Amino acid sequence: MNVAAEVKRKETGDGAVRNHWNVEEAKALYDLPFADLMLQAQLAHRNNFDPNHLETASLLSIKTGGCPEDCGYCSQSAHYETGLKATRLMDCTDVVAAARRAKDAGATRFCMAAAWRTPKDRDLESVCDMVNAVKGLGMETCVTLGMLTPNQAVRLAEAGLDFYNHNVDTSPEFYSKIITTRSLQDRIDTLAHARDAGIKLCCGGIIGMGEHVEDRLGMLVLLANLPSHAESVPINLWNKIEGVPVEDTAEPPDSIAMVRLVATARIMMSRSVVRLSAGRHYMSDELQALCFLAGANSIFIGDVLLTTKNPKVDRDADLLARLGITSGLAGGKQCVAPTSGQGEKCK
Ligand code: SAM
Ligand code: DTB
Ligand code: SF4
Repeated sequence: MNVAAEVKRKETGDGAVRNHWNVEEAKALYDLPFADLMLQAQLAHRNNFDPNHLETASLLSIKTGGCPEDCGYCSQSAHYETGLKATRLMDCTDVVAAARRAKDAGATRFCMAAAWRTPKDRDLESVCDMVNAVKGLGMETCVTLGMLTPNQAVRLAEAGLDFYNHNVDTSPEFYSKIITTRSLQDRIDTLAHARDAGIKLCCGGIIGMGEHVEDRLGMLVLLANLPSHAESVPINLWNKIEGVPVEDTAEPPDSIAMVRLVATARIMMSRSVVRLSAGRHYMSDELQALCFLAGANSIFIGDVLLTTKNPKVDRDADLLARLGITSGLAGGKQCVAPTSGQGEKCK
């Protein structure tokens, strides 16, 4: 039996999620004739999710820029001249006001991001207040704060945090070309601390930085071989930033390669929500529609991500309406209730 058929057999057997993939198996899926790959991806999608529904999350940068890490793709690293102004940690009341606007615009999850290597304990307590208050709005909460100690993860869990976002970013082989100030193992340790504290994981990476197809697949293998799959897997297409090292190496995947990667992720992590994350503003409606057909079932909504552009909410609502996809977005078939104004208290 060839590798793709073997993978298919395992995947459609008892439906159990696998976490012992290798790059050869991933490549065999990725290289299938397009129609065969899409069929497998759609079967995996339909077996685990409503294929006509998208999750809608919104992002807020609660502490921007001045980051000591040297991630070569990022506008917020203090190592590069990107023209970004660093800010202090936002006030809880301003964060809650932004979360309320995001909810009213149709987001069901609110992700708060801070440009830290690791949070100071005092700052972590402020973030715990934000998590608690945003949960009071009835939204799912996610934070991304850099590396965590086990105790910090427990504090976030106690505050009611639903998801911790911490990406592996790329393949083990390409990693050192992009980041030198923290190791892949550091990231895997933080993911384990969050998991051990009972927090769900949001973990994915970036493509289009100049990596090879094998690196993109190596990233998927890394993700799919985690002890348990992240519940959310964001696939970010690099959003161009002037002044960072990746500017010199970047090469976006062609559209078909993008769809193939999403489909491969869907098959390998069949029960995870796959987010078509940064970079959607470069994509045509048709490419996004193909990514949704390939199994992507989450997007960020809102005109900005952290420091870069995202498609306008109206454009997203129009696209989802034309595709008959339900979501929290107005114009979709299912709308979230307006916020009640109750429960969301900052200390
Ligand atoms: N500082 C925290 C950390 O890195 O863990 C959290 C924020 S960081 C901006 C979260 C993730 O966003 C990164 O791991 C990376 O995968 C993604 N990201 C950052 N800049 C990006 C860009 N220009 N384009 C696409 N994705 C990006
Ligand atoms: C993730 O994987 N993508 C989001 C979220 N996690 C924090 C961040 C995207 C950032 C895009 C670049 C920017 O706006 O600065
Ligand atoms: Fe800092 Fe996160 Fe940007 Fe890396 S990706 S430079 S850790 S904000």
